Amino acid sequence: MRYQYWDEKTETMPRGELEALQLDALRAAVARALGTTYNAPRLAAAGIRDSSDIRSLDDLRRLPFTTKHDLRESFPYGMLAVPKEEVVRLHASSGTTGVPTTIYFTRKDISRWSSNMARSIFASGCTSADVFQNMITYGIFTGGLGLHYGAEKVGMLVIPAGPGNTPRQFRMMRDYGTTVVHSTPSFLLHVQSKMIEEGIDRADLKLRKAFAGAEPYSEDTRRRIEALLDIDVYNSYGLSEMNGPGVAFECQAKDGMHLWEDGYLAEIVDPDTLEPVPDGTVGELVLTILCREASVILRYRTRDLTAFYTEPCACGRTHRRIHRIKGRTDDMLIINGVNVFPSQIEEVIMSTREAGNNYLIQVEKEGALDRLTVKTEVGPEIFMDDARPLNALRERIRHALQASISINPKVELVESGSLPVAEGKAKRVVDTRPRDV
Ligand code: DLL
Repeated sequence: MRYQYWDEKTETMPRGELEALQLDALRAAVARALGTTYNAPRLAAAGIRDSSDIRSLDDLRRLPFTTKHDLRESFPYGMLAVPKEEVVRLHASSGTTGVPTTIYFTRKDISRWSSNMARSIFASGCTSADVFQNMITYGIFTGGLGLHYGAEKVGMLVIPAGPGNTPRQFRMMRDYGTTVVHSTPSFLLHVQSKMIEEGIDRADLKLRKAFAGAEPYSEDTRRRIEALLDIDVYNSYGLSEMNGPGVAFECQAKDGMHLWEDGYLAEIVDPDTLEPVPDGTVGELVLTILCREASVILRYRTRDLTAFYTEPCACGRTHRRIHRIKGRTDDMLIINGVNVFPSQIEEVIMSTREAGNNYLIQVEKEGALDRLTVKTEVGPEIFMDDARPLNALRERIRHALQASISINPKVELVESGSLPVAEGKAKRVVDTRPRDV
């Protein structure tokens, strides 16, 4: 395979050079952070009063972590490192507590982010000849504008479709000859179900690639989307605190996501001890954004669980790869004392051929115990007069789940189209257990 690079010099830079570049950028980031009301006292408390206190990349570990809580505490401008008149845009993520975490961008920051996106899109093998239908939410969410700017930089013809309204999506795909789409994996699965329902002939479409991100999904889900839609799916990772998408992206080797290390310093730590884990071990990803002028965020605890690859990539890029996100430290369910990641359940559903494209995990209290129910959509053909195939499938899924998560769940098979579909991130878990306070 011939790999193409957007910025070959940076993407294939020898590690030594890359690290020298990171050290300079880290010093500059610390200098900017020292100019902010929120971070200056925190850095001083850690013994850092000047950027020259950072002598090597190891000194990163002297810096305090930043959490979602810090972003809320410093709201709205406590981490802003430039005068407000230099800020040209903000993005925010709403979260559950009401105070949004808000990130600001200067013109240069937007340009840098777009270049990272262009680099990611190009790594997947797309070119200016592609027609790109961006089926993800625009607005304050970073997914829409992030990919939009990057795709324009590559020179693709961009259709700012946004999510939802599948008949309109199919019309645009046909009318404009869309070759590449971007969406959440759950919406891609929904698009495929709708394609069948609406009698769309795949042969009438020119689709060849899809970018899928913004929520966790398993390799089984990727394989399912690729097989059903006859499309090449690339994993795209990012978070609004670190600009949004464009933090890490798969290249055509499709074996892990390259984390763009000229823009981010990445650590993987044990979420309990906060000590680094050995390469190849799963832990919490911690990110420092190196070159952003406006919002400076050092050592952000993403809550995302992943591991570094230890082997170099076949594509020749030197930027390290991270594994598919396994889940978040805060999405792990504890069911009757057993730890369960929603991703384990997803893997079982998506690798069951007869299971449909949508499912829901419910956890409730039943007396003193927790009760796990997994609702799975199945196609109409199985709801026949004879209940045996349905019962057999239910049992098969239950067994596979039990083997994977060591809990015996209740499995309910429901008709396809009956479970809720989200236009943004899918909400797969409904946990109604009373919370301890
Ligand atoms: O979801 C940014 C984004 C948009 C990424 C479009 C990719 C594509 P937030 O709304 O701040 O930003 O949510 C960030 O989503 O910490 C992960 O938990 C999760 N996430 C994002 N991408 C992936 C992925 C955007 N590829 C949070 N796999 C992150 C697994 C992902 N989880």
